[in-house]
Amino acid sequence: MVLIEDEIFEAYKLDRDPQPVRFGNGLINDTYRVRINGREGLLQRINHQVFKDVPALMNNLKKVSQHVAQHFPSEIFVSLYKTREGADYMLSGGNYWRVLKFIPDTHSFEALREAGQAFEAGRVIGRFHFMLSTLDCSEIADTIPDFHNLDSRASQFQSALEEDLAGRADQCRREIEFMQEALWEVRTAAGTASLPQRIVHNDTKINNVLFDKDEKGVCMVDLDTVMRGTVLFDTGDALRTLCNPSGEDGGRGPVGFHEEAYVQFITGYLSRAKDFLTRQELSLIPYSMLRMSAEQCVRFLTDHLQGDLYYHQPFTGFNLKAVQVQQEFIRMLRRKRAWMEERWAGLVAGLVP
Ligand code: GN1
Ligand code: MG
Repeated sequence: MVLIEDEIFEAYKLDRDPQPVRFGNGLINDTYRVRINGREGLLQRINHQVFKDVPALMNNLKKVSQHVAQHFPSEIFVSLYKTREGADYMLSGGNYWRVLKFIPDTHSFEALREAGQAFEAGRVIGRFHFMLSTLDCSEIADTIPDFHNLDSRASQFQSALEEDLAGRADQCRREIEFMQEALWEVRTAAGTASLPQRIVHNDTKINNVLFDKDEKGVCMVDLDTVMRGTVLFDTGDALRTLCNPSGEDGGRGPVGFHEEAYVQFITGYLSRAKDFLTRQELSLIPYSMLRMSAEQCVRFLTDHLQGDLYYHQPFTGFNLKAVQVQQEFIRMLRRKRAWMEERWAGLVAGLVP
């Protein structure tokens, strides 16, 4: 555990008892559950190797939350505790720290338990896009440039392969070949060049959506990647995690394709987003899942080849396991392609005039 310095306890007036405990399964930041005068909060050390411009990131968070508070005042949304000096974050021990307010009576999950959760996730993500559709893109900085740029992900992979820093390439030739082929497949597929740029979440893995005790969707969390992008990044990442019951590391069971989750997510998403999406955005929703699955896969494989430098590894070999899970899922998506297009057409026909 990273040392939480006394100055952090003092700046935020954190309770000493109970001690902060690690919270959640994020792969980037470190999160601890804390108390401030008996109220719950989440203390986070922001990973500044990944988010190189933390002040810009915090400014984005402020802009986004102010926009929502102004236009949707009753919306439950991420917000921050301030330090004694009234700041939104602080530097301590060479790291940036902040404390988020804990949203009471909510939880997240790593893999779908019932199909209704997929509808709710779709509704929450659609509403998120809707709320931010009136925020000017130029106000929001790119917290990670080229985050979902598949060409640059592919070239990072190629360099990692050539350098083979960790000497692992020989042990994963099968995964490497599969990856090269899958990248070629998604990069030559549907034309996405002229898609509108919007403010999107960019990390809609299902554990970044909060649910209440009745499994109704409450809000999105983990807003550090909120920046310009296309809605397909969000539909794709949500679908890839909702439709595969195995979880990112395969630990929740075998890789599969949950048909009802697919239908429910699209229904929930369109219930909020159908009025402002273009025809082109709509038509690419089924493809977005394959696109994001391939992108996540190449990121995990690149990190594996580089010796696990980027993602926290919950266990040894996590990256390779996550690659194998995504590749199995991509095989499944290929088999399901016609079914997905057909179901999608039926859903859209019923909802969009
Ligand atoms: C990371 O931090 P977390 O676990 O919510 C990553 C996402 C990946 C995800 C894969 C900033 O998200 O892009 O999709 O892991 N976040 C960043 O599970 O790289
Ligand atoms: Mg997260």
